[in-house]
Amino acid sequence: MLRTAIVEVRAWEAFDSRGRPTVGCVVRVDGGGSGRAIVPSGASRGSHEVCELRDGGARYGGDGVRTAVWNVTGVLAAAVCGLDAADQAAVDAALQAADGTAALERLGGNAVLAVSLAAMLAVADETRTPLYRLLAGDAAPLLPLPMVNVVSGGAHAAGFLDIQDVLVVPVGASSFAEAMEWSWRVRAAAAALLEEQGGRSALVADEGGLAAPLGSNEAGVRLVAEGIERSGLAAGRDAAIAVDVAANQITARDGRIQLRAEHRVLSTPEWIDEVAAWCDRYPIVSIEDVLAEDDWTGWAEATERLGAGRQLLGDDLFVTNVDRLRRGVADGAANAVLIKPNQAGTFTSARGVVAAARDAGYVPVISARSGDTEQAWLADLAVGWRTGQIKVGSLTRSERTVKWNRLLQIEADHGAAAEFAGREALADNTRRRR
Ligand code: 2PG
Ligand code: MG
Repeated sequence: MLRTAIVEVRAWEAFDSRGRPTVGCVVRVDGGGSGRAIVPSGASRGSHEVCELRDGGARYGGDGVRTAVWNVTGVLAAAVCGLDAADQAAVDAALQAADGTAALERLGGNAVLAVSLAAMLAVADETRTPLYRLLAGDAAPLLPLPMVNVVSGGAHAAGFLDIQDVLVVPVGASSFAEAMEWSWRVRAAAAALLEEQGGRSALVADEGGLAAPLGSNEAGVRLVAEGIERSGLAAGRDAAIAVDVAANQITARDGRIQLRAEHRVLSTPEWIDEVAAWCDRYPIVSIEDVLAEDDWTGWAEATERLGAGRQLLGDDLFVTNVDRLRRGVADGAANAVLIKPNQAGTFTSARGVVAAARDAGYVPVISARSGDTEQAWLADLAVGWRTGQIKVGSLTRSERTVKWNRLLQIEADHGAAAEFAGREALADNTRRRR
């Protein structure tokens, strides 16, 4: 038998960083190596993501995943045992076939992804190869430009702001380590400013960002802009801003944007005007989910209007799905795509979206979830797949720092030979059209 042939699959009910149940899984291969994966989970989920199977009922407030765990051990294990874990495409095809639905509704995307990831990690373990190297193949590893959460709102911070994340992007840094140091400086300065305004910087949101009722959404963006100034970095040249609106969460049934923190309701054109005004005032280089997931027309308008010199990033819009990405490319919606493996359901389908994005001139940005885990494989995916950008949350909470720490280690291991993506990784319409 092959050393990397799958001989055993086990699963259990684990916890994510928000303390909600999620699927944990171990895949063991014939040579004795094993991979252990715990599946992340979002709070602001797109409705077109693959299914996250929850038990319902009273246990864990309905969030238990016993059925998904049983689906791993009782169904998926039999589908992959005997397969070569190193042939990820074959493993993932078998998982998908066992479920039989496009959205993985029968067995659960959380069950499927657990096995898909654990198989990949088992190969890295068995072959004693760092995961990023296994994924990079012949390509050189690339350290990504980070987006680091400074101020949180929306579903991650009790709705203190309507927009979900305001992040710092250290665009002028020349290495990943410098990028993290600069991000730390901006976060520390913003935290000090918040304290001066009477806020409490010790209170952090789901992804470790500052959580405070700042009164208006623009005040959240301003706090990060002032943090950049206070840190001594040059706004726009050294450090810039990214915003994740997570518009699904604030779009009313009639399509209008509800800014509850400001007691205002805006039409799509009014909202685009508002964001355009922020772009004039602050060094914003990336805007994610500026509109809701099915507003293709609005997205095309927003991309036309805001995308010159700026990244328009689709998260709930694309849900790491190649068909939705193709629709976006055809419609001129966005110029970058967020890559979240658990939106896609398998490792192979997530990688397929990275490849399709590249073919279309769209930029891939790999991302953690708000309910994440103590595992670092996402960092290896960014480096090995050369995505060029990563979004992991803030600089506190171990499920965040474990990924930053992994990237810092990979860069240190490579010494002067390490390649860092930097500002060039960001999308903008002018570049896409060339
Ligand atoms: C997002 C993510 C991560 P969630 O919207 O980009 O910040 O949040 O995992 O809750 O979807
Ligand atoms: Mg998002």
